[in-house]
Amino acid sequence: MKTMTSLRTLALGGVLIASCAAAFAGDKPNVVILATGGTIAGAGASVANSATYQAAKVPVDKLIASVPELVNVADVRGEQVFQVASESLTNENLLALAKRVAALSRQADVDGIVITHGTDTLEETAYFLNLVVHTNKPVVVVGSMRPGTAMSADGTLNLYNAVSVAASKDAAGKGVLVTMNDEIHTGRDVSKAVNIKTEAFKSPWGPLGMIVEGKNYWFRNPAKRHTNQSEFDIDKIEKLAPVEIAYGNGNATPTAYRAFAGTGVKAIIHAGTGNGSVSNAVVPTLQELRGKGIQIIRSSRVVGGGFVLRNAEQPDDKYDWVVSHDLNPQKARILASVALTKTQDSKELQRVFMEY
Ligand code: DAS
Repeated sequence: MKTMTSLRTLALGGVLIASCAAAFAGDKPNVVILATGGTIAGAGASVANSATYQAAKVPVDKLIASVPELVNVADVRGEQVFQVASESLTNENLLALAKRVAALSRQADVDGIVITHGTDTLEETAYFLNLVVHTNKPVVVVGSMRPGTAMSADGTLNLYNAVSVAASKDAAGKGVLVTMNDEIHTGRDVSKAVNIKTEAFKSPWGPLGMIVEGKNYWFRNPAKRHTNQSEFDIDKIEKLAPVEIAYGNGNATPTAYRAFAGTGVKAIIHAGTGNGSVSNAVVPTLQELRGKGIQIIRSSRVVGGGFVLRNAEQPDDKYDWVVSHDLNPQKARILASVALTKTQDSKELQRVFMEY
């Protein structure tokens, strides 16, 4: 396995990408690790610091060197795409990352791709890649809840599992995957459900399977369109539509929605109470903003396991609003920001939310 021979930098979309010019050597599947930062690249002051640390410190070559057993599952090389905590990953970062993933997936000498990533917005990145990267090859996003410097750090096994899945033929064609805490999730469903323990990532409809000692155990397949089945293509997207999220509550006022409208958003995701409900004080403003061409998309602040039902407690047909189906507000923002690059029609938008 060759990991790093030399570093050269590429500028892509204004983002500096450091790429190692290593060639793959060996007879195992070739896996590229794209490092973006996060806790998996974090460092704390002592082994007792499992939650107090600095994210985005350890470079990709050191991440790879921290798991020598990778040689047993794949020939690996790394690229440092960003070095940021994922709460700060912008739309521009997402575009640059997806373009890199798409380009690598077209290379005959690349069998699988792993993205190491902060856990805060891992769910958005994984869903975005699932929507816009056209490939059948395994693409696996992975993070960790503890820095590598801590006792019982989870990053090394998570990375080993991610590379193992990315090197697996039976992981092909399943869309973008997320491996965390021995589980394999679809990038579409998974979200960070707990903010401070290793069993943090949950999918409302359950994981696709598990990875144990380098072997994949599958129990279900993705139900929605992804990757090669997607009508959205990163190679045809240069800018995402601006979309914001407003959090619903009983005392809500129109302030946030009007402020978002003033910035030129194309859609507002309403993180509503219960079945995506909207307080009476806010309904007239949403109707007015819809009349000005802004899409209104009802999601729910209620965490996974259900879906927002159209025309149940809000007359969506009458107001020409869209429902996010089972997508949480942050996933709905990603889908809307992609779909609105292709259509401004609310009926088309509703179809997209039912299919992706
Ligand atoms: N700040 C968090 C992030 O980068 C750290 C982590 O959990 O990865 O998403």
